Amino acid sequence: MKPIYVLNGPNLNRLGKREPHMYGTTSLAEVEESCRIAAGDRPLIFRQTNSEEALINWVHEAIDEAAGIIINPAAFTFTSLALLDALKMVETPVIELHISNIHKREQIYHRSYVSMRADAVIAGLGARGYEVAVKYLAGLLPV
Ligand code: CA2
Repeated sequence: MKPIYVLNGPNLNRLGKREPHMYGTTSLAEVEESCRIAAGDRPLIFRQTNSEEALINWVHEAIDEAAGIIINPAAFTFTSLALLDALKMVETPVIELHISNIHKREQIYHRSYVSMRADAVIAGLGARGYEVAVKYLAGLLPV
């Protein structure tokens, strides 16, 4: 059974420690744990990086290895054509995920390059968005 990849971009290693009004109090380690519970028997790869290069390399890895990708690209959402190009090579489902509702925020957060490839976008469900995305992919994908 191929794993679901959950990839997280810059600064999300600080989740739960800053700006709780915007991003909640759940840590990334707790998010990972809830994803593993939501995935059930399906294997899950959960990673975070502050590096655009690493994130793109993981998307390349996922092209061959993953059953589907859940990606919170954080600030790279709004800046990285290179990440969009990498995601366009992916043939399995891609879910773009944001903890906050990016559309409720300033205009600089409204234009997502990643949305031009994503099959679905989850934004504003807080950390619970991750488990919703994992459950969806785990149910959707063939065993
Ligand atoms: O809501 C999200 O998940 C975001 O992708 C988070 C990004 C932000 O640039 C996006 O607009 C929306 C990064 C947030 C900065 O990282 C922090 C993590 C923990 C605490 C404070 C900031």
